[in-house]
Amino acid sequence: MQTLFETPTKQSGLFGRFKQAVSKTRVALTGQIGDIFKGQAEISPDLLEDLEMTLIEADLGVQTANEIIDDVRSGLAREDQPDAIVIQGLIADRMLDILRLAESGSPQETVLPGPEVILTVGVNGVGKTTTIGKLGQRLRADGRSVLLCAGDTFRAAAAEQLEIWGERAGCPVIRQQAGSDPSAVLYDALEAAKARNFDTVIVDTAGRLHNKAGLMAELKKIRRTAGRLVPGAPHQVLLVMDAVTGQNGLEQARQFTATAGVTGLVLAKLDGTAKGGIVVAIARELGVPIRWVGVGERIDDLVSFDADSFVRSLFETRELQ
Ligand SMILES: Nc1nc2c(ncn2[C@@H]2O[C@H](COP(=O)(O)OP(=O)(O)O)[C@@H](O)[C@H]2O)c(=O)[nH]1
Ligand SMILES: [Mg+2]
Repeated sequence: MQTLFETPTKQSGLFGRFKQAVSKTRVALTGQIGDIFKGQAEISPDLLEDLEMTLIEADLGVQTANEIIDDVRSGLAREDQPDAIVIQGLIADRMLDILRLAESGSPQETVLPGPEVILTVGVNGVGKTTTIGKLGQRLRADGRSVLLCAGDTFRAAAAEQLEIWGERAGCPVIRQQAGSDPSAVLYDALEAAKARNFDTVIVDTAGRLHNKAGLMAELKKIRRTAGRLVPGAPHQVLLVMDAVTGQNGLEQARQFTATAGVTGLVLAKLDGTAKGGIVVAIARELGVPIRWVGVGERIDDLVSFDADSFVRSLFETRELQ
């Protein structure tokens, strides 16, 4: 088991990326579970309460933690010699059941005619623009041509930031000057994508709070514009969430999924939190598939979500069913 002082080593592969991204959560969670069991001869109700607290502190959410502990309690009744490892196994099994519901399933098919339109939405600073750069590169590596649309016209620097990512990812960017109507930029981008036969257009948008009616109306207009120019667009609406904001972000996300037609989630900055249990709370409470996870600031720091890898990364010694 990894200790607090171990330097994370660079690892390749999906599992390695997850493992590195959740290392803070793993240390916090398995460390505390180990501490709870230190010197305890039997599993007392107090001990289970401490365990529930540990899960809540890892941002799994009160209700989810409660359910998991109920499961652990009945699981323990079947064990002769329960210890920390057995308990971790019971927790892992339950997490996996919840997370499998949120797996993204098979990738989307290209929709004809016209480009696939992917709209990104979310609160300011969560990682939308960074995610677009990563996703652009990822889709290009899969052989798709990708055009980026600078729909965040709110800040002067936003289009420049997207252009930097576009250059890194090898994706052209359509932009206008700051202050212009995002729907007008989208119009330009979709016309360009159709004329030049791009497979995918990824649209950046200004960060917005779910309770700002004007900005949410603007999002509706963006969606309508997309649908008028490309049948069925936007084909995906990705809500980008910041893993570091934990339970607070969850409430925002709930509002967004209710009003913005969100089809999938991107959980950015999973590498930056010791409260990675938020993934489980999201899966349980939002009912929207988690498609991508951001695991760092570099262009290849995006992994597609996979429940098995996530749980195995949290409890690395454990064999899953
Ligand atoms: N550690 C880490 N930082 C990230 C990740 N994604 C984005 N960021 C950082 O979060 C900050 C805000 O990102 P940005 O894409 O500008 O957010 P936006 O306002 O939603 O477009 C930047 O400093 C990014 O480098 C991630 O997966 N991990
Ligand atoms: Mg941005």
